[in-house]
Amino acid sequence: MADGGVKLSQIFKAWRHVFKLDPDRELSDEQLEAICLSGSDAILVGGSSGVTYDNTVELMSRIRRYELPCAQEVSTLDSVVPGFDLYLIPMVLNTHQAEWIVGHHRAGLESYGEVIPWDLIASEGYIVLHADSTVAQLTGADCSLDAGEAAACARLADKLMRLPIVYVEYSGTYGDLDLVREVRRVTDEASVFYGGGVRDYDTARAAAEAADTIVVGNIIYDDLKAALDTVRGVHSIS
Ligand code: 1GP
Repeated sequence: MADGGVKLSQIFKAWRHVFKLDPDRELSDEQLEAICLSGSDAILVGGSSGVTYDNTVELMSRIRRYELPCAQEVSTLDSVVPGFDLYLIPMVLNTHQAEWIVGHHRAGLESYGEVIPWDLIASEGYIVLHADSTVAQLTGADCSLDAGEAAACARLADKLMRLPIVYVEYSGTYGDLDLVREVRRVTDEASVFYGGGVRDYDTARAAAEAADTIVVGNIIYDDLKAALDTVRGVHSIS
């Protein structure tokens, strides 16, 4: 889907709402159909724990019955599955642990550098801001950043590294939308993704006013109807 000279950042700018599905969690066929026909712009497949090749293949093949784009957010090398439209590679910008910025990435390139479909690959500059989240604890992220420090991370991603996505990640809690607005203000080329605690029409609408793209995860598994309302919340301002 990245053919025809379309820049990846343009593809992501067109995504206003994304559902993130966790291969380690259960969804019935009816639930998956409701998600895929909801009007959301894309499905992201990934999670911070329990993601395997087998559970990723299984979920991808079920999503493939539907037309919307489907990307894998790669968290471990051994769970990378061929057949996704795109592959998103997180790089955590607010950690001192280099393995989460470039280390695992370099190891992957040592093994698979010759066979990677580069036109399907996009890196995400993650700013991880919820200290109790699995991703923050796994990556040793410094979640105490203020808006100015987060903006510096965004410029690092957008200007210095020229990444197509800046991802403000509050996974599990609703974040500081003033900080998100500041990140977006200083970001020109990259698309600003916001994820964390979007759980209904109103939280989706407010987050979508602050970011280019909102990512909705946990509520899918807690209250599917509320999750579907988040699509309407985003569309109400599109
Ligand atoms: C998680 O940003 C996503 O990576 C979405 O967060 O699960 O809190 O919706 P929630």
